[in-house]
Amino acid sequence: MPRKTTYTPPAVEFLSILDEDGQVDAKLEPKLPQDFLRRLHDAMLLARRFDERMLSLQRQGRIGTFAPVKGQEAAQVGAAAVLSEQDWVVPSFRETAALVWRGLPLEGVLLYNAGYNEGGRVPDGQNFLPPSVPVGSQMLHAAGLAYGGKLKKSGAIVLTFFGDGATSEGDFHEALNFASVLACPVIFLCQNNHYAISMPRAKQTSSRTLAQKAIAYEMPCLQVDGNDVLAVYVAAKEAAERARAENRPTLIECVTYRLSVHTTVDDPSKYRSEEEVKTWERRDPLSRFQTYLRNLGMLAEKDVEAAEEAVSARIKTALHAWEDRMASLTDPAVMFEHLYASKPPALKEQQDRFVQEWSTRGEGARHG
Ligand SMILES: Cc1ncc(C[n+]2csc(CCOP(=O)(O)OP(=O)(O)O)c2C)c(N)n1
Repeated sequence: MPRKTTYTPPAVEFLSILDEDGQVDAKLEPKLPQDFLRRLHDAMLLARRFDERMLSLQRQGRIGTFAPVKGQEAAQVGAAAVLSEQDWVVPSFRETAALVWRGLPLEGVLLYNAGYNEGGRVPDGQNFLPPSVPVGSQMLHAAGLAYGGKLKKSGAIVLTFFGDGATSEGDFHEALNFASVLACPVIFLCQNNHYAISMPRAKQTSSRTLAQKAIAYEMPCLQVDGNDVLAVYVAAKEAAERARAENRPTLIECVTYRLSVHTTVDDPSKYRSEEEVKTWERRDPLSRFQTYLRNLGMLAEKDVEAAEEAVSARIKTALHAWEDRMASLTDPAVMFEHLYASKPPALKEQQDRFVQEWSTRGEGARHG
């Protein structure tokens, strides 16, 4: 027989539990305890309001370039919520919601975005890596971290986040291959927000789904409505259980949308239509989840008001803590520290030049 079928690829599933109007599919509903549902809600609300505040701080010139999370809160919070404390999160540059869920103080996010070296520091005892700006590089770190944990029998699993554009990077394929061949307990969570800066998803890859890229690596995969926090939670939970029990990686594609700008230096009106944005605004993950909670009878208007107030107070406290912290950080030359045990001569030279300029030009030296 000269030609025969040697392999038929498995189908890719799509999971959604809350529809666009916030109505639940009772057969798939995870029946989470009320206090946990409340925590999910409050975390998404905090991420949304903090995002808005970050945007206004950037417009006032008080922080640098910033990548908003608006629209992707469910994908981040739903996935991070399945982890236990010993597990790891390996983020890209857009994971404010996931990191805040994991306990990163808001002032740390502010410090990072204001360009302070200290903002990249992970607080002691918290298991996540600093933000990764080179697109896709963090997936390799995640696979390696999961492999190390497996060798040490730590029992910890790893969750890594990235965008649709990252699946077109070589690092993505290397990480999936490594994780699958070496059976690493890692969850690859793609936030398909439809754009890599101005490049629409359809122009960067011809794969019909992004999830199916895992099939070549014999890795379980699925698509999820990324604006449905319950669906993301259920998918991530299944993946976490598989990782814990079998050391098997999973690729989850969260189909979501970037409701705001790519970063604060981007103008999306140049490459996407208002109708498209409006369509996705109707699928807003936060209001959809609020409808669900209202239908459960656990979110009356006064509860929303109380949650808004608590979030606003927390942001205010963080802003003060951030300002105090900045006032105490007066030596920008720390950016040359903590990378090498013994500094290479070229770096030492750069540091000396910087210190020299700083002493004569002050703050201006920071901006060149
Ligand atoms: C290796 C690398 N190439 C290019 C860039 C410039 N860059 C920054 S963000 C970005 C797009 C990323 O898109 P995606 O992976 O979909 O993530 P999203 O920003 O949508 O969350 C690019 C190309 C970079 N940071 N790193």
